Amino acid sequence: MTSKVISIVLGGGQGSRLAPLTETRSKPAVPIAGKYRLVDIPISNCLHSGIDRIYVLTQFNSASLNKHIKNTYHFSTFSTAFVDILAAEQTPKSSGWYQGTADAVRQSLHHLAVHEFDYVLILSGDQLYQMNFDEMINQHIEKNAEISIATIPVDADDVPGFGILKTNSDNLITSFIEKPKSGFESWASEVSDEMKEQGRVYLASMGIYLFNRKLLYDLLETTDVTDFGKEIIPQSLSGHKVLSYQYEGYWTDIGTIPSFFEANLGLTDNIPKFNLFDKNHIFTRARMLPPTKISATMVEQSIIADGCIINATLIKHSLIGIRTRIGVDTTIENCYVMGSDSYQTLEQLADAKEKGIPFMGIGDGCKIKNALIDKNTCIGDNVCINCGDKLPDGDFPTHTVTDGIVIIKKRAVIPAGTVI
Ligand code: ADQ
Ligand code: ADP
Repeated sequence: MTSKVISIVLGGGQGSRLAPLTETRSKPAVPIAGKYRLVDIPISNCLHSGIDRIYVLTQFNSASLNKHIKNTYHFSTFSTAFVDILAAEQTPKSSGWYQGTADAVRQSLHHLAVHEFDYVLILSGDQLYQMNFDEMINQHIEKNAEISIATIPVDADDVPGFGILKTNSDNLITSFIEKPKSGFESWASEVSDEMKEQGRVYLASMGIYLFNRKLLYDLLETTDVTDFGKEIIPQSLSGHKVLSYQYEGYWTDIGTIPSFFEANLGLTDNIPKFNLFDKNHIFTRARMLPPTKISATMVEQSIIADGCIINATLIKHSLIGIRTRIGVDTTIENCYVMGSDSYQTLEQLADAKEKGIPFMGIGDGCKIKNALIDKNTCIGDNVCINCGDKLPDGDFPTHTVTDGIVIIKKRAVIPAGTVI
């Protein structure tokens, strides 16, 4: 059945909640888990489910997002498979930016029209999960649904962040409210005992929608609504068969800095909730990187990606991304270091040393805690980051502090001896 499905990945609006990671790149290009990019997650879930016609919608395009998609997702010339990026574009009918999720899909409908398909699977680009969409699609078809929404039980604290719904015993969604702030106690649903024990009794939309082709075109072409959660979904309940497909596996929103940071560091758990080692692994660009070289470093509960050169004293509860260099006598705790896009040559290193410019990577004698270090940063010797009391939130030229997490901006140069 998946051969009748085309998937649309909502790659991101402005991405302001992930700033400063999205200051110079589009959200789908944000690096995760040391070697992948955000967009690899929904694409991998689709490909493992047999859905191989995928559009990624993004507010803006970037050279390396294009390069990443082009170099990663290769298909046989004889197949109809593709992964294409659609960036917001000016057309005679629209002036530019996508006005919201539904508007983004509306503006891409003319690209879809040339394909044969019966269903459109709409996915968010900022969620960490491994889900086979086969079951959801089968339920949709067997029960003659017009729209299916993947749902997950959440607890009361999480309710204000999601679309919350109620169903009848046939999984038909009878009511839906987008991000209720209060008064939602009567919205509790029947869930499994395991979910009840965790207090997860409210059914939340996962922002994963399966639409019948004709209905999607009708809804988008005959209205000018701009959002799925606020408008399309609640307005479709009367008059259309909208079903819930309940999921109870691991799924988390990684659209904010704290959730993004926590989900990345969660990968270092003994048995992580998101399993990078699963047979349904994440696809990404195959880079021909050398194996990582480590010297005299105590490594505890950490993940170290390919191509690193590490001489640190301690790396604890951290995720170290591709091509990271770390000097001697340095300790790194609770950090996600994204790595670098290239290596400096021996000549460049000698030149930087002579001029007193820090090398790309992390220097000697540094102490770094609770930090997210973006790509291509140059952190000098004896730099201390977040080693004292919890820092107040703020935005500075080289870094931002969000919820006590220090984010060193892409390509920032932090001079030797700096204390943040
Ligand atoms: P949110 O995630 O808050 O809630 P939204 O901000 O609309 O909804 O984003 C949905 C997805 O679309 C995200 O991946 C986002 O990056 C992307 N997106 C947003 N604007 C976009 C645009 N203009 N162009 C392209 N992509 C864009 C939604 C639902 C809730 C549900 C949660 C689950 O509205 O009902 O509970 O998802 O996370
Ligand atoms: P990364 O290298 O982490 O993958 P991107 O692919 O998003 O980052 O960006 C690569 C380069 O393209 C960056 O140097 C950035 O300055 C530039 N860039 C990204 N998005 C835009 C944009 N919307 N407009 C202009 N330049 C951009």
